[in-house]
Amino acid sequence: MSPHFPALFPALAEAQADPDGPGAQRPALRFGDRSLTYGELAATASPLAARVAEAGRIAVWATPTLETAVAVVATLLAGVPAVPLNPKSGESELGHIVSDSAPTLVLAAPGTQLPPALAALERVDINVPGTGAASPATGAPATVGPSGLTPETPALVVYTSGTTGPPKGAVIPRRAVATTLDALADAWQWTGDDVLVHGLPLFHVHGLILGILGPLRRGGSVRHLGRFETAGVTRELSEGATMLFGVPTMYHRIAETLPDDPALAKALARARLLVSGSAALPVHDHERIAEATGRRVIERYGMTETLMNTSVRADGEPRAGTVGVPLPGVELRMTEEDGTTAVEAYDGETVGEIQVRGPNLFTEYLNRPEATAAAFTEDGWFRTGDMAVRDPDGYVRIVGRKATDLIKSGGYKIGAGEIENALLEHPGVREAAVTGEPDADLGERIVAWIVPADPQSPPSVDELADHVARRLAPHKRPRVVHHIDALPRNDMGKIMKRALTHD
Ligand code: MCA
Ligand code: AMP
Repeated sequence: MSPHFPALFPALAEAQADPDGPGAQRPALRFGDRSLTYGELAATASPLAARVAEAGRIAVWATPTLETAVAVVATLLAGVPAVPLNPKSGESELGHIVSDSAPTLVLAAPGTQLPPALAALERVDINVPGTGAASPATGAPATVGPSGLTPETPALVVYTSGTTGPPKGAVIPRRAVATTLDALADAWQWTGDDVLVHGLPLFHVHGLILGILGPLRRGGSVRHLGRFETAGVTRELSEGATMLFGVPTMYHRIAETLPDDPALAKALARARLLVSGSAALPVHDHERIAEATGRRVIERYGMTETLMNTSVRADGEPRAGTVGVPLPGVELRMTEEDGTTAVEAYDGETVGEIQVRGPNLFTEYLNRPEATAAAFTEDGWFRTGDMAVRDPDGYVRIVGRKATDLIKSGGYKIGAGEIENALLEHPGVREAAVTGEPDADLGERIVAWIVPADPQSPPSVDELADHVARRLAPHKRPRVVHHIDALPRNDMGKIMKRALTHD
């Protein structure tokens, strides 16, 4: 472990050291018509970093805004771990995350009304000056790279769903952030000249670490769309953006729009790199985009706990249906059912579970030593739970998941158990089981199987969707509800989800 761990953001350190230099004038962040250069970002984030430097953990109200990007940069400059919160989280989910991560303060944009679950926390406003001239750092000392930081210092705690129970907080150290971003730079030839466009949420690894911290580590810039829309993609790629990040649902919507939108096709054709991740991009969408634009989307594969593991390389063959090869520094193996016997075959057929090792991995699940221990093999490999085959040249194809109780919808990982628990709290629900079923837009959609308390007046799909959205989050709401007389159970009383089918 190097004691001289380099600053996470060299371009920011340079802008701070030389506020009048050319580096400080370079664009860093743009959200709509608001933007910050590196000099402005350093001047804005440094006083905030100084203000929060003594905090324990810092909750960040992670709206898709400039404020969130500034706040997370400030926490990283201060060396205090940030806990990004989904601003659409419901009371139960938010309550869990706040009590589990125990932040000492919350950072939010001025004027934002925070929910009662955050009322007990000290609130600090994220003050970002209006666009335009750089505002001088007000009396704050330089805080880029404070002493006492090590590569293992936690950078972020990101909550991620498991099969049962509430989400777990993955503790992501600075070492993992730096190494994953540098490995992607190698794979994608990603430089400070790149301009990224995306409309991903900022409370997950994809949108926040790859989509905001990635460009900043390279000294390049990001233009965030606020919310994903194909018109925004067209505009930014036509006006100098070079890369697009998205989840498969976004590329699906692009593929659907392309036949009637020649400007979108032209804009995508100009991009240097179109990257999809968080779930599998169906080959049909790959093909439709390639046909309309002449460009191939490349996929990379990661997890909240591991950050990025594999990618199709910019200088490699973009093969639809694969997630490419292990990134530099990442050890990847596949194992048989027992979880330890290695699958050696590179035949495109033999299925094994992907296990990974390397500096890109998280440290632990916060407050969950048993869950952390269970996630690793005895010899230190992280069990991803993803099932895959390998082509003869090492390209990885993900073919499924070990756990059937994990659903990927719109690129969000959602545990069936947490939705079942929320549904059971509804007075109209006696029993509940949740499954995922294929959905062209979302990849998978959440389906609830309900035994109503009163069969004469079962709760409607809207009512149950609202109930789950209010307690957990809107993206966890069931899209389909089936009312049934009883859940199919085996002799042990266990619900047999495979028997849940409808005509
Ligand atoms: C609808 N809405 C509701 C309700 N119904 N709100 C409250 N109660 C209800 N009952 C609202 C939604 O909040 C949303 O609001 C709007 O209606 C539309 O909702 P919906 O149709 O569900 O979603 P969408 O807007 O069409 O979203 C599709 C999406 C989204 C944009 C693709 O799923 C998305 O952003 N996915 C990204 C997920 C992601 O980043 N995953 C990364 C994690 P409003 O319009 O205001 O929003 S994975 C990861 O990080 C790993 C490391 C990796 O590999 O990347
Ligand atoms: P999350 O826990 O939200 O970080 O999601 C991680 C999971 O997303 C992985 O375990 C995979 O199942 C899935 N995933 C991420 N990227 C891809 C991809 N390119 N193709 C298929 N699945 C993916």
